[in-house]
Amino acid sequence: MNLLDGTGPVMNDQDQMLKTAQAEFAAATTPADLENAKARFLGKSGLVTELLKGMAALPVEQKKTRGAEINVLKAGIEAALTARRQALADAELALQLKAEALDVSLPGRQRGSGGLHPITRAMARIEAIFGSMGFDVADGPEIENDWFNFTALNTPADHPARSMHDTFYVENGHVLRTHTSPMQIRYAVQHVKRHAGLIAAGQAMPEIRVIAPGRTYRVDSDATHSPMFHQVEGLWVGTNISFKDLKSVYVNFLQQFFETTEMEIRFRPSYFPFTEPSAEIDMMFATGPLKGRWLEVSGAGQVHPQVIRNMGLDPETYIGFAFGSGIDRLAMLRYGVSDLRQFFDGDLRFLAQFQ
Ligand code: 2NM
Repeated sequence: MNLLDGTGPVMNDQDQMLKTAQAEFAAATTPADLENAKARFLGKSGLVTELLKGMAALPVEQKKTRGAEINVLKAGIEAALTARRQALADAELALQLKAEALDVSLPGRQRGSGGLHPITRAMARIEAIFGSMGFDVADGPEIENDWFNFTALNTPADHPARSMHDTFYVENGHVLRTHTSPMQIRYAVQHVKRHAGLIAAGQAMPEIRVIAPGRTYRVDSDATHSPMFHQVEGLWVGTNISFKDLKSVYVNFLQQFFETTEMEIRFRPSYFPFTEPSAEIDMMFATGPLKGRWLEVSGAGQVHPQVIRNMGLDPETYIGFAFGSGIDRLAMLRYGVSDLRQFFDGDLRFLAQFQ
């Protein structure tokens, strides 16, 4: 087909110009190219504008048809421009979507499930076991004064535990508690106050039966000692509490804590300022990896009469026992941990094993 030799359908100037515009718009691959192409046709000195200007020279009777032709052309070019603009915008959006594509089928980042520290778990077991034997759980200050940490517990003024080599002193003679026994005194004093009426009337108060678990502090640091460690102290005071109660309570505790009765337990004479007589409690497993070795698990004893007095009670009427055990060591034995420091390193590879 030839547009010029008359063999094909005749293409007028407007059709030709529309084709050219469509081709130029199609060739534009960026919005800037497209706007330049638009200017060549529709701009101030663009081809369509020139056609419109050319109308001025036409006789009046031709102006109407010519104007209509040019308007058709102009509408065609504008339609082509709009279509191309949309096509470029669509392509641009498609590219952007591709670049920013998210694979929603990828697994998310795992948060991990967290869990209780083995010491916390051991403490919870201890509280549950003593709770089952009627013991209350008491919690109190880790910064103590001299009275509650030492004097009320019958610790003499020259006792080595009071030295700065063994105890962390803070301001005004306060210390980081070296055991949780000060909490026993606080608890006993409150208990006695609450039942002051009964006691004044010469009647027996309800028994004191409490454990005090928590953080304690001593100047000591090696594979088996941490400057911060955990203790649980127990106290049972009444009018007729004896060593055999201590023995039954503690034996029951060990059997429940280690979930076995396959063990021997012995009480060895010892000394503490706050108990008289005093004992060390040792245990030996009859089975398992620790079988056959005596393990020290607690100190204990009959509460010293002076300590009973410091609780606000008459030692001629009230008597009881107390014990103090290291929770970290109990947890090490229970969970098979060989180095105490692993509890406090914060290494998740270690901690995650307890979940
Ligand atoms: C121990 C050993 C023996 C003990 C004494 C008291 C209190 F408050 F009654 F005096 N609480 N804990 C005690 C007794 C602690 O730890 C090795």
